[in-house]
Amino acid sequence: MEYMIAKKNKKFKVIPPNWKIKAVELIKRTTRKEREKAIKEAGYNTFLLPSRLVYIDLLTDSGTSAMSDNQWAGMMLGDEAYAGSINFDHLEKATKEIYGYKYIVPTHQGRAAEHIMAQILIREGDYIPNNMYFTTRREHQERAGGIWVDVVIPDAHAAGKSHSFKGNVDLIAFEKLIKKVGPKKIPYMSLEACVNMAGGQPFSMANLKALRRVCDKYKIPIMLDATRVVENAYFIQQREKGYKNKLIKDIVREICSYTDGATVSAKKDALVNIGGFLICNDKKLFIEAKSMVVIYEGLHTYGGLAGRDMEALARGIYEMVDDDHIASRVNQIEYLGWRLLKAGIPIVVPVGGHAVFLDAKRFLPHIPSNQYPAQALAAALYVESGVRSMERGGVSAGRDPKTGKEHGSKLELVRLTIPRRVYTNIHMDVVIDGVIKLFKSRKKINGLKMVYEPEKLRFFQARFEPIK
Ligand code: P70
Repeated sequence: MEYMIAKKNKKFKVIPPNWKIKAVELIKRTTRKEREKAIKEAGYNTFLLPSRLVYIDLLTDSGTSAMSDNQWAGMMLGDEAYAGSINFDHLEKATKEIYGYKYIVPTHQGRAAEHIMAQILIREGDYIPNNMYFTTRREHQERAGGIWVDVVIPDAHAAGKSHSFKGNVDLIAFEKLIKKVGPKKIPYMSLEACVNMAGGQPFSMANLKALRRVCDKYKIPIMLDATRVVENAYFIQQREKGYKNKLIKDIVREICSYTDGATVSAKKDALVNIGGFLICNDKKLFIEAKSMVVIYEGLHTYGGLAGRDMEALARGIYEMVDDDHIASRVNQIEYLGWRLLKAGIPIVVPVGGHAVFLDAKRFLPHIPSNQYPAQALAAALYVESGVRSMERGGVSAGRDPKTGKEHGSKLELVRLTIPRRVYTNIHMDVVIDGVIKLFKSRKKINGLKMVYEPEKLRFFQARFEPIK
């Protein structure tokens, strides 16, 4: 089931999809003039573009996947009772079977679960070690009074440096922190699977096992961000000794077994347009989360979701661990990355599980970091090709809540994020052509200044103007 594309004497192994198309959504190309007007009106922020003016939408893989006919059929079986919906039972069964934790509290999406977990576990002045950060997870840790500490390995911050497991925890840095502040000041180790901000980079099972040993020594729980745990499991299967012949389903289970609980945005791996949950083994955390979810989300058997959403999610959880699905999904991203690399485009290597990240620092060396090179590149790519991407750099990093200073970011990246089961490799070819064309005229791209800055998660709504 694999065929080869030959290019410049190097071969790439394409793994074809495990789906065919039953319904299509029509999309329109726009003219360059229309796009120039649109990006100006959007304040050079791709989050503020109307989607009807986007030809290929690689803003995010979040909630943008195509559901299967099986999931759509499940939508008709929504039990919309306020309490005790059968679809909740199906969701509970699916999470227990696939992730393996004892308890589940559904939420409308991932950040709601992050909010609940942070509020319950973090006390003012606690330290929360993380393998890099994710914007919403960090925000909730800080809002709860926690101090975010980065303990990812240094290579995660080096875009051009290849490493099979850039999401690994720097165990020496982690233990140093424990010794410095004391284990009582660390309510949990916050571990993200396939680290989004590093470029969709996995941790290895060996690193996780070693982390578990350190955490056992100091009695620190590990709380996983399992949003992209399936993609992480795929990289373990492909790259780590001893996992080649294991099923994705079993690798996911093994990862979860070394952790104490997780928050999940089901809008990614789990193939739904909306949904999330908190899952854990600790009964006390479960009971507290259940009482918080009724304040912020809804009853503990729906947590802000309709019955039909829970049914689609329960079915998506089984589909996401299909080995053919995940192999072809990640392979499409590898195809995009492989062709860009061949054309000499600077990207984060190795290519991640959900996206290819353009390295704006090397793409636009003439733009200094205080002029937001990644933001400028995302805006220029839209104008060039109608492809929408997302800034992941200094704008996303935001400011220190105490000093008000910009955090700054070693990485200035533009994320080309691939929705699951939505685009074909011909769409990828259009993206590749657009990026290559832009690379040739990159000297014409100007830096940006920020003219409107929201206080929190500023990247969503900030507005910019080009520096002439
Ligand atoms: C993205 C989305 C969401 C996300 C995630 C990880 C590893 C939690 C969440 C939150 C959407 C997004 C969110 C903030 C900034 C930009 C984009 N990631 N953990 O596109 O889940 O969105 O369901 O609340 O990636 O990467 P949710």
